[in-house]
Amino acid sequence: MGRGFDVRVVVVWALLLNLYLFPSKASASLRLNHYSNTTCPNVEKIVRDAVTKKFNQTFVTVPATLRLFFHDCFVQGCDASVMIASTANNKAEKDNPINLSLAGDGFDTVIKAKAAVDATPGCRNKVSCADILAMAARDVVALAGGPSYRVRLGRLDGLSSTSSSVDGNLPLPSFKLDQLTSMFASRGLDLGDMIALSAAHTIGFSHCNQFANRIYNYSGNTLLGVVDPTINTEYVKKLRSMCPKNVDPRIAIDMDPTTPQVFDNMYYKNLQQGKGLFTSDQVLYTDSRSKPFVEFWASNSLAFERAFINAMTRLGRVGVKMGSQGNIRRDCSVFN
Ligand code: HEM
Ligand SMILES: *[C@@H]1O[C@H](CO)[C@@H](O)[C@H](O)[C@H]1NC(C)=O
Ligand SMILES: *[C@@H]1O[C@H](CO)[C@@H](O)[C@H](O)[C@H]1NC(C)=O
Ligand SMILES: *[C@@H]1O[C@H](CO)[C@@H](O)[C@H](O)[C@H]1NC(C)=O
Ligand SMILES: CC(=O)N[C@H]1CO[C@H](CO)[C@@H](O)[C@@H]1O
Repeated sequence: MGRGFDVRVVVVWALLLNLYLFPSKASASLRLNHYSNTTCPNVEKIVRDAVTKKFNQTFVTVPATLRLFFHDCFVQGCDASVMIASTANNKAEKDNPINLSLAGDGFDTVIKAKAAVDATPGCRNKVSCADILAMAARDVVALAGGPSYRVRLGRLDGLSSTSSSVDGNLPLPSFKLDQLTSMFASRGLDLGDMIALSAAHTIGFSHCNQFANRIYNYSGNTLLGVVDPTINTEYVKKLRSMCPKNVDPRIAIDMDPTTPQVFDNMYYKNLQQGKGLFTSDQVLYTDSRSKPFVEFWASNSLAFERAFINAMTRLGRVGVKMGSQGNIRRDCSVFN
């Protein structure tokens, strides 16, 4: 190899290092204790108490809030744009058809936590809805038995929210590995992050239509028949009984058939047995590029928890708004 090659390698490494150390100006400014010194020192406890109160009323608080955070961050960044209600002049993100299944309890969790924050002396209109959602997503995971972690704060609330901005920016349950990795990569999340975050499907519900093709009308290979061959035979029977053809579209079933209300690494153990609910879940085991992650995290829950925390932290940095890019909304569902 000549000297020119070495120089190119050095340049590439310098660029990579730069990207890694300074993912973007905005995200570099998120910090622990952002509200602590002057504004709202107890914000973490206020939010945690409000989320716990809501959790005590219904478990749906957990999956609904976690998924809301994901959908917020993937569309225009973690800026609470998903919280905005549509008006006569603007169809907002939450009214995009893919959001149809976002459970109302996630929105309600953020609204209640915001009300609790605003009722605290000194805190009124000081804490962004985007930060409250990021803290609440952390809190629900812990309440369901998952790991807890510190959340870096300082996100501002976004100034726009349109249904059209959602199109093509959220993964579909029919996605294969390349589609998943490219959508996550464009937000700075790598293969491991994507596989770690997918374990969110260890809790929560799915409507039958999201996977009906896998059990009734698998079209990948006509020779293999109507059932997706990567799915466990007993699990198919169970799914068909819970989701008969022409089932009421409001019916939803547990995504983790084994420990549906515990945030654990059972998601990966299910995949090893062909019990992933969506193509986008099961493909993580059938594709040889992602399979080693599944095997590792199925057998090592501590390693999984560490990877999940890192991935959530990176998810929470996506497209963060700073300075004139946003503000702190008085009402999470309405622009100021
Ligand atoms: C990797 C690609 C992903 C795809 C294709 C996907 C797709 C879906 C679909 C289709 C549902 C069912 C919606 C319904 O019928 O009600 C769902 C539910 C859910 N997803 Fe994902 N998702 C993905 C990643 C994620 C990530 C990264 C998170 C969070 C970190 C997440 C959290 C959830 C949760 C908690 C639920 C349950 C919601 C509830 O019970 O209300 N998902 N997802
Ligand atoms: C809080 O105060 C410490 C010590 O004065 C300072 O280093 C830190 O940057 C401050 N944090 C915020 C969020 O203002
Ligand atoms: C939630 O329920 C637990 C257990 O019943 C209880 O200890 C806790 O005080 C409740 N928390 C709130 C904020 O309601
Ligand atoms: C079955 O799948 C084919 C190909 O994807 C589609 O055209 C057809 O409408 C599906 N039929 C049902 C009943 O869903
Ligand atoms: C929770 C929520 O706001 N869901 C909305 C998603 O979008 C559909 C329309 O496509 C609305 O009907 C839902 O209310």
